[in-house]
Amino acid sequence: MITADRSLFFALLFVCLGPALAAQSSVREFRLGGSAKILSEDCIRLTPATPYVSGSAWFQNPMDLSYPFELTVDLVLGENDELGADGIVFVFHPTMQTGYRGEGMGFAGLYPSLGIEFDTYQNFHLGDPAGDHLAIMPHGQPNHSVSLQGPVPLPNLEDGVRHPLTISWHPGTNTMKITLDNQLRATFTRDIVADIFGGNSKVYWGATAATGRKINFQDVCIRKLVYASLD
Ligand SMILES: [Ca+2]
Ligand SMILES: [Ca+2]
Repeated sequence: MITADRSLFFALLFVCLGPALAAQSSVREFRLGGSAKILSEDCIRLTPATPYVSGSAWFQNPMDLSYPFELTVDLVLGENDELGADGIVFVFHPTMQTGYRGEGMGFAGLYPSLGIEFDTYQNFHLGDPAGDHLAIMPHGQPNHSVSLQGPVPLPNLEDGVRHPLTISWHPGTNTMKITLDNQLRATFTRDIVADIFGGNSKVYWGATAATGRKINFQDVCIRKLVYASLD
């Protein structure tokens, strides 16, 4: 299929990962770290409902941020609301590592990186608001004093159901859009390649999560991955 946006001068390759065979192969295209395990044909359990663990799932093929993409996954943030923690982070990073557990949500310590956090546990010393929230965080630093955007309040996410998340990137305008539960939650404009990755446009994408004293099972499920094709 050809994108309608002719200013891009190249075609987008639409890789539609449906619920059947394509999805089964897709979870096997991720490198799992820490507590992460394949859960089903299309889902990876980043953390079980176990204290003090962190996990990561990285798509094994790096992406080039010089080109647009649109990634859609489902996030499942567990069933414990009041007693739940800590959240999931959608991360871009040059390697496929797992960061710190607990409030680090499996991304703390990853440098350089860009993380879009879906934080379900209030850590007062990090400036977390009381409710579940998203924020865009640089370099594996969970403190909101350095947030690039947010925290943006969200409804309770720890309800056991899938929350569709779409992250799109348009390098022509350096704009990232983040849609959760079919609502646009954040529009972020930044020269990510220059400002975050020091000019390196080839990074991996993945999801990380962690638990602490409080726990949740936390899953990422693959829906639809759309990348630019260089053909
Ligand atoms: Ca937190
Ligand atoms: Ca919650």
